Amino acid sequence: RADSSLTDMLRAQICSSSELSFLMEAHDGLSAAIAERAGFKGLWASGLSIACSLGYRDANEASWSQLVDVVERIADSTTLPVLVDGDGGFGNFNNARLLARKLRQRGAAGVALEDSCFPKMNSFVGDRHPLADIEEFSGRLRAIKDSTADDLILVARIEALIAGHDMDEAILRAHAYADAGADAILIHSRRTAADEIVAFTRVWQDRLPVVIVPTKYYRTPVSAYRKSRISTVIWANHSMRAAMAAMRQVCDRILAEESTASIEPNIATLDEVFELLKYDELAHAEARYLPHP
Ligand code: SPV
Ligand code: MG
Repeated sequence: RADSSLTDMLRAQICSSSELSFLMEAHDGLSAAIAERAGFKGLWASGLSIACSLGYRDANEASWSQLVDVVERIADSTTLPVLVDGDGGFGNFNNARLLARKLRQRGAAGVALEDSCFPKMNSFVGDRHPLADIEEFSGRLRAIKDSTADDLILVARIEALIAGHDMDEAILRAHAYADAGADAILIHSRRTAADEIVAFTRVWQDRLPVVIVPTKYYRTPVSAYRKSRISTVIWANHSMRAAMAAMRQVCDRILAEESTASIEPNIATLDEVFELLKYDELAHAEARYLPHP
């Protein structure tokens, strides 16, 4: 299954291209297919969105094997490269390298590993975000690189600003993670403006490509990211949140009206469902492989 051309595609988007790249969140086969159909060139398998779609909290409640299973469905449903949110790697260096190998086997093109401690908590929840020791986390990164080499893009994610540390700490960590073999740095911020991100890029000076997740600072125009020579923007959870809002509306309406008539114009038609999932391919295959009566 492992397809090195997908890894090359993701490497081109994150590491080689001078153009700003965009990764769209997917949390299952359907959201992956929809993102590809819309025209995105790469996917982010979001931990938050996958947890949410499974009914879990983004606190390592889903196991690594559940994550790997979902990633397989995502990878099978798209021709796009998938960067997987690997959280902290589900433990120490050994768990992290096992996760990375399994993700690779199931079709991932890259993994993002964050310097949090197990069990992690979503970056936007509460203010307890203990950071991993720099050397220990660097060992997780090196172990992943040693066991997956160039077959998997490794993005090292820094949670220092989320955890309330200063820019010096973030930069110190970025250099350590670059030394450990990361292919790119993801710098995360929970501020509603991009000031921290821009300040980081000024000091960082493009030693490695920079990936960002503008969930909270969504008002910043992407021109600011181009100006700061940011490599990749991740739209991290928006299909999941769109689905949540749409499902809530539909449930409320059907419950209240005891009818589906008024919501029909607002939901996907069955023909759209069959078209997206290529039911016609199955009909052709049946004609070819089933015995003719
Ligand atoms: C995710 O999508 O799971 C992320 C991004 O890690 S965030 O929720 O912003 O931490
Ligand atoms: Mg996450």
